[in-house]
Amino acid sequence: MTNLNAKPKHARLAALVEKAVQETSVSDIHTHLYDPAFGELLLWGIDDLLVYHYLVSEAFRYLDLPYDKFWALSKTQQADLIWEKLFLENSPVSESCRGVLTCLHALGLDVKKRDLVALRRSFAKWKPQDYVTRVMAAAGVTSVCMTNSPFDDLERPVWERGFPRDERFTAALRLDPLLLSWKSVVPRLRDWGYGVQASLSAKTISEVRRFLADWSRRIQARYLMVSVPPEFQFPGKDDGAQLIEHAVLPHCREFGLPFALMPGVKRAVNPQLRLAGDGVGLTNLASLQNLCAGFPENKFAATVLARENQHELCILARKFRNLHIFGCWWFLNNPSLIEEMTRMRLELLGLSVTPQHSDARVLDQIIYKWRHSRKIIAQVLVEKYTDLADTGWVVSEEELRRDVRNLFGGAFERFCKA
Ligand code: HDL
Ligand code: ZN
Repeated sequence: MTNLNAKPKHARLAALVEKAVQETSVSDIHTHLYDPAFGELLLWGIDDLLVYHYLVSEAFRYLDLPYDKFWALSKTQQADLIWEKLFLENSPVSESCRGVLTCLHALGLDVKKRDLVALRRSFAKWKPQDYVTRVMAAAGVTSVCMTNSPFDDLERPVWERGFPRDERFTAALRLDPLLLSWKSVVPRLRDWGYGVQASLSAKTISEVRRFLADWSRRIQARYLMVSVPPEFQFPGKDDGAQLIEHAVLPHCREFGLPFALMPGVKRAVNPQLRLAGDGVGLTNLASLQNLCAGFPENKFAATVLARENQHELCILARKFRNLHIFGCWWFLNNPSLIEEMTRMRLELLGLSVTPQHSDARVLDQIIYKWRHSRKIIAQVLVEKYTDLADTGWVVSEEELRRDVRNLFGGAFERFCKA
């Protein structure tokens, strides 16, 4: 659909941009999806879509059911309740509810009838292995980066057994337990054969680096990552800051890998909501600045959770070429904020950013997360190219397709390889 607010003389340009955005495939650089080899860990289908933690927290606003009674229900019963509250008793206007409908519509299912039983029957006919191909095609996504934690007891054994990789699923090494609760992981690392102690001696640091090297190789990590609370500070004397400085950053330099920092999460502000219970806080980005300035040989990727941090994050990226910012993360993944952030980033950073990642936890979600974001990114690009055309600088189709490839994974690919 052509951008209606483009001046008529630029209608052709608008059509070219929208076509390029629709046709350019995406490399999704942060998701919680799993290679099909992980079996049940790869979530997909209508019930997983409905019990996604975003909808759980929204449904509880209409439920006076005690939390533990909800959690005692089966997945189907939880999905029934969420469907009733968020779709039937109230129109599904929230982004996560709209997203479910975008997925179903894109898969050719009839939502008009509002018949959840019929929808379940349709999904029952599909098998995960060919469903992955179908969903990635519908989403225009050719590669998804997983979030891989050696500390996840369901995931680790699969990696230790080894399996033939589906090359569409790349990996990122997630370090939250190591960096945020070091003392609790010491016994686990020792069980796995790493001779670490609670105190961060040189021997312990070198054993942590051996752990990082083993897992970076095992999963062929594209980058290392950690999500930190708003009060995260660097430099610091705490275990986390010390491990980042003396183990993670030297490891990343040795392996040429970016370190992705994801600040701003207040974990478990309402623990009764479980995965849905995390909140957001304003981060002091001086820590990110100190990392970028103090370690110019390291590459840092960052996505920050608070809307109010976004402008300063763009300015930091202007100051430090070893910082690549990405995504409209989690509570920011809504049309109004995606538009605001994408405009701000293009105006301040041009095309040296990755405007979006899906953060998908359910395979089908990449359909809606990318359809909704493509529409907004296209609209912003039309406006920016139209502004250029008004100066006499008309981008060619080849140039604008190059730019879109950059935004959809190319810039990050080059950043990782730099
Ligand atoms: O820490 C993260 O990577 C976040 O994305 C959390 O997983 C969060 O629960 C989420 O799914 N956000 O979209
Ligand atoms: Zn995530």
